[in-house]
Amino acid sequence: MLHPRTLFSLRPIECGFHWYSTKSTKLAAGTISVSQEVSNKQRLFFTDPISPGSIFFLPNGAKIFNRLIQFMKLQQQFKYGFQEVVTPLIYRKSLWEQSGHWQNYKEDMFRVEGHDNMKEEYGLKPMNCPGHCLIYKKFDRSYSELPLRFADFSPLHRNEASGALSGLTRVRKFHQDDGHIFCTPEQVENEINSCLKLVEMCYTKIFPFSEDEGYFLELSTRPDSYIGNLEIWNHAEDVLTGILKKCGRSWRLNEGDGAFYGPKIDIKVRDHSGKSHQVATIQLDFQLPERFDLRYKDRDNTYKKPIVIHRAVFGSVERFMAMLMDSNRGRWPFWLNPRQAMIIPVNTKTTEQVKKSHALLLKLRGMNTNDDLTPIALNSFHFNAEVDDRAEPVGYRIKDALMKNYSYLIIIGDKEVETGRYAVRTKESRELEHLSTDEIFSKFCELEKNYA
Ligand code: SSA
Ligand code: ZN
Repeated sequence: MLHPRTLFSLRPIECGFHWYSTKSTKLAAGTISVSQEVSNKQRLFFTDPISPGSIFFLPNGAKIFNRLIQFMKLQQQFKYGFQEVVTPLIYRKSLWEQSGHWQNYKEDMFRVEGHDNMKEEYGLKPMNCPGHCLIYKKFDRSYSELPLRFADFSPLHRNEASGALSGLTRVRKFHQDDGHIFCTPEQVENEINSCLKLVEMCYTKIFPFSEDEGYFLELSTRPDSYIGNLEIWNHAEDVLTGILKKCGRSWRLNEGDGAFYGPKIDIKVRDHSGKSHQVATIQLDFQLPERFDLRYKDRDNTYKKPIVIHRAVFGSVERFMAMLMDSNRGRWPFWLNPRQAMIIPVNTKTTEQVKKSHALLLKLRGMNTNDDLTPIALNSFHFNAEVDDRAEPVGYRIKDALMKNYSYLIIIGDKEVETGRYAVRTKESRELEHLSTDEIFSKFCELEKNYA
């Protein structure tokens, strides 16, 4: 059995920045970023010095995290032709030597030690690409299989310097919405354009980054420490420049900031203070195919080398969540909100009102009683609904729910019990709509279907 033990010895003892979702008293004023404030109010996540730079997502934070992944999996799989794979977290040092990470990325990697019979050292993965190259190489590949697109949501670890750790934006354990596309040279432009399309859909349509905070593109070119030869680098940079010139969005040069294996188009957004953060990235790589000796059989029966495109659209779910919170200040759209509906019986002494409230709760949550063997159906709807039947005045409970950012308040009084139509309002408007249980449920389904 393997007992991995990570080695922290390369770095000084941690004194990193940390904070708690329920207590943040030790931090000096002004150092609490927007996402941390949102989390303090909504109990989304925290970190602890016991694992610096690794996030504990609380139930509400995990709901948002999982929703984002669910959204991206659907887009990638059914609109953009990706196939999801599930891959190991630790690999022998020899893999990282082959990929060039051991020589060029060693400082950022956690090493893993096992029993004495694990003769070789292991490394905890900071990237998925070498694992995906192994999957590519496992079978003989033909031109007809290309482009081959693998998606992976594995946790990654990078030994970021303790001073660089920051909230959710720079962490040591994170999850990219990662993908690697193996394709022919002729397919590169199409593939990159389709990555840019997904980026556009995400950053302009689904997620509310305003026009002036909107995303912008940078071409990051060859860094000082790189693998491969100059001619190939220049060619890769030319290819990306050509695509950027045609893409219709403005872009700028970020010289020397490419990955060690290739140049990249980085997609950045600004936070409220104007600081830009790299979220999505699209990277062109001629080096890994060479190092892993990847090939495919072409139409003419000769073997050729594919090209690898690395791409992530959120970048990492952690950093993307930080950017969302910076922009929405915790006012989540319905489909992402861990607090979608609060049901409030007006008079908590009226058992009929309380009973109806709980019946509606079960319906909205899509819950089943757990005293039989019927499973919850696949693809069913489950909303984040709660009941507040505390013995507090109704006005107080409404205010409390509004403050906690519930998208909808559903108020049940005697009249509502009588008619079976409950008073529904949004957090933004006092206007009441009277809807039946089924109508509320359908309304919520529609909202989620439309990413509203
Ligand atoms: N192998 C490629 C993807 O296939 C890769 O890892 N590229 S990358 O290094 O640029 O990382 C991709 C994205 O991950 C970045 O754009 C950024 O959004 C996110 N990311 C990188 N490092 C961190 C970190 N320490 N904390 C949070 N997010 C990170
Ligand atoms: Zn990669």
